[in-house]
Amino acid sequence: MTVIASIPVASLRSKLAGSAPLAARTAAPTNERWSVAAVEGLYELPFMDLLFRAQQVHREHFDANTVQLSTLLSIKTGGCAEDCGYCPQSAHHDTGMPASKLMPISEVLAAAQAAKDQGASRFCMGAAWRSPKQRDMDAVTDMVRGVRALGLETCMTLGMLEPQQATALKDAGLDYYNHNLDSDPSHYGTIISTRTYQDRLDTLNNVRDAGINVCCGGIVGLGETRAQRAGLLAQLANLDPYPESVPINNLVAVPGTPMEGTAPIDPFEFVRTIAAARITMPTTMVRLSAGREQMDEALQALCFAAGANSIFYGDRLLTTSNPQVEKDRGLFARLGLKAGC
Ligand code: SAM
Ligand code: DTB
Ligand code: SF4
Repeated sequence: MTVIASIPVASLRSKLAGSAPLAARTAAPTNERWSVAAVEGLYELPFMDLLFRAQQVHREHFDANTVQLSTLLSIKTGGCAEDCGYCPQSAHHDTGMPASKLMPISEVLAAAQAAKDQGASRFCMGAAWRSPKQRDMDAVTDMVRGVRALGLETCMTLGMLEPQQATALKDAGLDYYNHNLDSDPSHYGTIISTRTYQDRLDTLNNVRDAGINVCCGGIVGLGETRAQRAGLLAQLANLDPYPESVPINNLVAVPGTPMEGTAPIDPFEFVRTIAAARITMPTTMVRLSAGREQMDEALQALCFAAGANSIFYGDRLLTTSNPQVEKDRGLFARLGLKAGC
């Protein structure tokens, strides 16, 4: 009980009184400052109490039976100059992944149309770049325009962005930019050495200043402690405003990366992370992201019960596999979930 009392969340009653209607939930979320200790306090709650609280917050802002579907496409694969320890696309690791050139726009639009036909509402294009080169900007902005013209929301993740690159993407109509903090600042340096935490925060500021919705989350299972998981969530929740979309990735330990053989985290700890993300960022879309292929359906259902309301949908993530579309359809039917925004 003392743990619950220490959590700096306004009472649910007062939150309900001031909560925005569902239709207004894309407005920039307002912030409540979260200490790492307070987020750790959430993790330490009895599992059922934590899930109950997460569900209350979730239902206050969303239809708890609706899950948003985003489909990923790797538009430029492999050969990346960065050394992110988890990533199969880094040129620093020997994963046997060949580097490819930027995909032609015709192939991107065909994949986007297929994603739409399967029921996705957002199409996310990822490139294995440290940052886009100026010469690539025309091609990627054309992709944004083309995908939008198909009636899909657009998201890109291209690495670090300068202010003028963010503005060019905004002018092309980009809805979301994904750029993750990945881990707690104290753990980050053990995973990535080629760009700093501050570099990531600078890109997030540039995206925010350009008026693009921010998609920013991280990975669990990188050998971090619970306090560091709480630290990552506190970093995200204290962004002002916090991201509109928060992907929570469970490490896919790819052979050939330094993370190969890393023991998976306790599945309930993963669910706790989803619940703590939901409570600390009530109006964000919490995306159950990488690692779903390695989870059974009961665990995924627990993640939805803990407040996850978005998934990557389609047989592939960027380079690794994701549950088959038919399998996800079956899961949604069994759980009475519907696809929506
Ligand atoms: N190159 C861009 C960048 O890093 O900003 C965009 C693509 S990168 C693959 C996007 C995110 O995918 C990473 O920040 C990381 O959170 C996640 N990711 C990459 N490899 C992963 C893995 N093996 N397991 C889980 N998440 C992973
Ligand atoms: C995010 O946070 N997860 C997605 C998306 N943003 C770009 C990527 C997951 C990649 C998993 C490893 C792979 O498939 O290469
Ligand atoms: Fe490159 Fe992104 Fe992979 Fe890091 S996560 S190695 S920046 S593709």
